[in-house]
Amino acid sequence: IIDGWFHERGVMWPGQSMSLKVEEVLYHGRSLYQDVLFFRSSDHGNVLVLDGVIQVTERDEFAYQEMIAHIPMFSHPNPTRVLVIGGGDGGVLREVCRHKSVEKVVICEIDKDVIEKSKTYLPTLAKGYDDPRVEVKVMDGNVFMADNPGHFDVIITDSSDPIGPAAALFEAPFYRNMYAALREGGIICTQGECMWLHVDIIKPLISKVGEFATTVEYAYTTIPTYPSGQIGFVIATKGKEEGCKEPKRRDEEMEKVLNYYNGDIHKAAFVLPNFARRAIFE
Ligand code: AAT
Repeated sequence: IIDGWFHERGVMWPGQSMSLKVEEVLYHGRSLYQDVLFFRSSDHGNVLVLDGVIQVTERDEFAYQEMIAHIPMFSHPNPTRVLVIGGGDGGVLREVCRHKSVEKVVICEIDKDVIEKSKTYLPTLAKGYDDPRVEVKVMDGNVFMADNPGHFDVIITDSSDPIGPAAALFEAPFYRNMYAALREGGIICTQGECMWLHVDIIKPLISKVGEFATTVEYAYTTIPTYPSGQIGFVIATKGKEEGCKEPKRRDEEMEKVLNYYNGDIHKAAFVLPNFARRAIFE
């Protein structure tokens, strides 16, 4: 924080930086895994930063949480068992729990400080933890996945970037383990970085996952406070030849309360500009 502004500088987005004006530092400490910062910003509500990287602002979090959750959830006809890796703020849980078909949601987050502090400083996200269908495991998602975690309809990996505790979550063995934990017809949706910055991460990941998954696709959302204003998702299926481009269900009541996701933007999210289509799939 310099002169009352937080600057998001990082080697994964060289030469650029998102800056937010800080009104008050709410919490700053070091957990077992990372540097944890919560601050109140002038115009973006409360903000969570891990190892210097913006994870959530209250102003635009819905653009990410709704899309990473509802694209796979609405691509499945009847999701009952859901697993979330990461996502300690609770925002993805909040979105998954909107689906009435869900009977159980397991969340595996590595950092208990993120969970506890989010309950204080990001209550509109952490309310996801209040749902009785939620079961919390505090452990490394990579270790959890390697150890026979059961059978899921949807697995969502809401992870931080591959520098730090989430590095293994961008590697093929983790994807193989997620795939093994899917029921037939199941869907994986993961934080898939940014097409403007990270095709060198996205392309090899997509091709490795394509070696064993039935389908693998890339969709994206716009979000002002993530690097370059966009973030994508790697979406893979087990036994779903048609992939996830078309929603299997629509829920008009839910769409009335959501702020980003609808059935039309679901389809649009898979349509890539030429530079990204070539760089990722050719
Ligand atoms: N909900 C949107 C915010 C995130 S949070 C990413 C979460 O992943 C963090 O809570 C972090 O503690 C957790 N995490 C990191 N590594 C692991 C791991 N190995 N196992 C389980 N959880 C982990 C995503 C922000 C994206 C930022 C884009 N620049």
